[in-house]
Amino acid sequence: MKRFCFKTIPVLILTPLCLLFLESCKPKTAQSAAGGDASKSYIAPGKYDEFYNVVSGGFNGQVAVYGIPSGRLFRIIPVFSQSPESGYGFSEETKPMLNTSHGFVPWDDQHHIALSQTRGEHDGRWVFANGNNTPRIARIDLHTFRTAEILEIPNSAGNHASPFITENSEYVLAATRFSVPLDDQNGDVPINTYKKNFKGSISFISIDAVSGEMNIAFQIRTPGVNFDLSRAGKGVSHGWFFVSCYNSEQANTLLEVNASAKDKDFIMAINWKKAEEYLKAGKAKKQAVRYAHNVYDEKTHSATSTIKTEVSVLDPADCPDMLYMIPCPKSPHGADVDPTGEYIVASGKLAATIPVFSFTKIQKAIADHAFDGEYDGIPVLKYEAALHGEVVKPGLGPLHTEFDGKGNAYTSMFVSSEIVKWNIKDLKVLDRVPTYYSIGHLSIPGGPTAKPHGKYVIAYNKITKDRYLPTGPELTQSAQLYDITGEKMKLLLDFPTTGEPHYAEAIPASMIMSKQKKIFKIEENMHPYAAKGEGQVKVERSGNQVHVRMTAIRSHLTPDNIEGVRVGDEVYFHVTNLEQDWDVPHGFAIKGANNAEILIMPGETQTLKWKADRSGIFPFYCTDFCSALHQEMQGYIRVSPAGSNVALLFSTGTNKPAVTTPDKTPADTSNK
Ligand code: RUQ
Ligand code: CUA
Repeated sequence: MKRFCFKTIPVLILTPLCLLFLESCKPKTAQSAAGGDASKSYIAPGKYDEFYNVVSGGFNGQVAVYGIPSGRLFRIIPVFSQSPESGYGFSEETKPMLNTSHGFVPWDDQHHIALSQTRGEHDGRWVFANGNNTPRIARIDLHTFRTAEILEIPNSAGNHASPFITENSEYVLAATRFSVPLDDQNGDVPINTYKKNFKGSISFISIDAVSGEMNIAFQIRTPGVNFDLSRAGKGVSHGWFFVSCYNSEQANTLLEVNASAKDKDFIMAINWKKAEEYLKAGKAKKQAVRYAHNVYDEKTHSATSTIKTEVSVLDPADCPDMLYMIPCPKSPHGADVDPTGEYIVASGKLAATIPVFSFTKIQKAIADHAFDGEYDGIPVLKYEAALHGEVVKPGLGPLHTEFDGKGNAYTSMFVSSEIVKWNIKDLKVLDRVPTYYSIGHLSIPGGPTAKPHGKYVIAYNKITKDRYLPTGPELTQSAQLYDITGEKMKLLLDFPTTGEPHYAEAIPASMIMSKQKKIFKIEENMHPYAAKGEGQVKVERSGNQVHVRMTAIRSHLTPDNIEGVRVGDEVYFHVTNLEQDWDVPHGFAIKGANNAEILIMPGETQTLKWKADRSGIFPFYCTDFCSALHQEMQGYIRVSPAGSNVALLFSTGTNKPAVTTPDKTPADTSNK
């Protein structure tokens, strides 16, 4: 059940329904989609793509970057998962990135990403990404395409409704999927006391406008429900968030049936400007929690992990006019806000229509007290009072909606496997195209911003049967690119993806291409074990730890002969890449290493820890084909038995053996 998102359950529930309304859930045949217009997605050799496409990796815990329209894969950015390719999460410097209050957690389930915005438009600075399983939010720096920060979210379980960003990147919102007893309560309660003991939590993570650093500004305690997805208001609705919730039934078992009992669940509307006022007025209570905050420093080339112990919590009971519930048909999934900020599109996974709410009407309903009672103390707006209208018979299993900035909305239909284009104002369906098959998310470049770049819509599909050469029981995941410049959508390209993509966002290449970090300046390297030149190379012993400060430059490692290491020693290879040229990484690997290699960028220092587990000679070498004499870029380490007194010696280019000093404890020696 690794692809738990929507692959199976709704299919089981909806298949009979689906047969009722449509001839078939599956678009006719694969052949009917074979006519992609290759010229429109073709990027000639040596030419650049128009967009960077930042795509979530789902269960691989990573984020991938593709070019659009070509679909070419450029980079996999390790975020919540260790990467044997770069050594992320294996090197001593990056291990703290994966620290949590549960200890070292080198995996997560990465669903949604959010690109930073200024005035509602992409600004090309950061990507935020969620870890669902052990609740975390990461920040990726688009200068380096590397994970710069990871913040754990306390009081949360299943960080699905995140990350969603406000129009000036003031906050990233993270809402819990599972309600649970709060972290400072005794959670050892019977599961069937859900209604009494389980609570939801929504975190507002502030983003430092200059450094991008994240902090939990405050949390809002909510009734126990499941939160699913969200979007920030923008333009007219700036200052608000809209979060979809299901399981308003508060069921604790067999949710498949029990969380679909009611006709309507809710979209929760949060007035976060109001929440800020309450926070200022001292309405928040401090709660004792534990969560990790991990930051990577580009000067020391190292991450630090700090455990934080407090969070400020607002209780809606003390904060009137902060939360409202908008009834929404049947287990809503996406809650998407159009470019003007006026319309909020809610996609009920089991609903036969798509309700579109109007921000102006929501405000009027609040002012007029057009309420339909309360849900756990939170006013419920009258459905009709908040509603702009419904898209009638759009298709089956609506999940997510994106916008082209020309007044049209595009909704993904999981069950009927299609993208449906409709007009936001008059709610008329304008076009539909099949997807192959069972589309989850979809994305239009700039689709969630105030100024979509338009041009394409990309479908992220859950099932790819018969689209690609099969590869055993597991088939590749797949995205599909459609042209949306005309009235009718046109399929251009299928391209395979890594992991299982959920949300993705594409940004014009021109916004980030020229900002790329090419090297790290060697003179700015503050790593405590950096060797900024071959003259600073050193091997030192302290107890059973041996620290090797090594340098790498085409085409040798310094030192390349090390003797005097003993069985049981922990050897730390701190390798500094002395190159100051773009695209000249060096790698480092040693026989028997039970972690990975490390890949060191120009000017950077990274550390591989290696345990000497037997005596003998162990070769090490550069793993990145860096030069004509890359294969010559190698060395040896001699390991002697525990208790041996072979002196510690290291060299490059000097051919001398370490001496055995029978009467003395081995002293550090060097050929320098
Ligand atoms: S959710 S489709 Cu995280 Cu829609 Cu996957
Ligand atoms: Cu350095 Cu290969």
